[in-house]
Amino acid sequence: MPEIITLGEPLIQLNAVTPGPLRYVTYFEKHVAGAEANFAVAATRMGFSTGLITKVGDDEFGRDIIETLRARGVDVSRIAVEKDGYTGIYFIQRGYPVPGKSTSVYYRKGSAASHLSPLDVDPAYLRGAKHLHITGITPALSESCRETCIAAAKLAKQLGLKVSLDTNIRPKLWGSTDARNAILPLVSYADILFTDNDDTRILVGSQGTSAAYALISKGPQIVVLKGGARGAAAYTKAGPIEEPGYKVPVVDPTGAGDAFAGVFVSGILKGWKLLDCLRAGNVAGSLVVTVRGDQENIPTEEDIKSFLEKYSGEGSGK
Ligand code: KDG
Repeated sequence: MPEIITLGEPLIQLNAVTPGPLRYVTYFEKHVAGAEANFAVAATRMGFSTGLITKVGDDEFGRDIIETLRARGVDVSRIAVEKDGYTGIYFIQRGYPVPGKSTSVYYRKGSAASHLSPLDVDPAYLRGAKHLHITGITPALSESCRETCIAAAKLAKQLGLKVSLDTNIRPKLWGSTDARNAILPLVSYADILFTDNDDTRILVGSQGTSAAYALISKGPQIVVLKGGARGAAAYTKAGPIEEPGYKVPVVDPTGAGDAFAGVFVSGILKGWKLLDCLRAGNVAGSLVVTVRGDQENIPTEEDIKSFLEKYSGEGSGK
């Protein structure tokens, strides 16, 4: 059974080859993505065995996801194929209207993964694992997905797993009030919480240090505020630790936060110091943004070391 288990919707990403409004894009590059699948690949690259609990459609995209994740080392035995269901996809518009930023356009309503239910969380699969990772995307997909996240987090705690939650609020999927009402109950199950200032403003009405400690008071031992290229900070009862990011050429920032989280959690499970987890997470995020696709550039531990030895980009965190 895998050491690290994730639960959520894998998606096929159709990434615009050229920047600009989607209506003028002729070519799209296909990638396997989805926040939790990205996290699983990151933890796999860091040397952990991982598994993804989800559903895909009985279609070519579902088959692509299963084959690709299997090839990337993720256990796909808990990816159910839903007969007559379909696999969610999304398009990425790059560099417009804000250079260096991307926009996601989803086609996922009613997808196979939105039919996940608590029955898909098999206690036998979680038993013996070390860690469960979930995100705030899944409860946005449906009521049964919301129940599934709660059931998985509850079961994980009962079985002695550590739980991480990335708040990942996607305003295109739901409103702020619904997001807050669904995500705050999950925060109390999390040992490690990943979030950012946009999400904390929705969840606790503040940002930065005060938001981090408001969230720590709800249960997590570690709250990580991700700041993209600016770097990240980890807050614990002992105080904050900050680590700046690296200046790299940005092709598409999508997926950087998932790689960061997967590498950070892997560092924690390896017993690393918080500063080293932040630094390695920043390296992973920096590498992911330099290409299209969320998973291809997620580094191994060895590649993180090479980056840290050799990268001297202007504004690097060294
Ligand atoms: O974090 C990257 C993800 O946003 C992307 O791969 C798609 O999971 C996704 C989502 O729901 O936005």
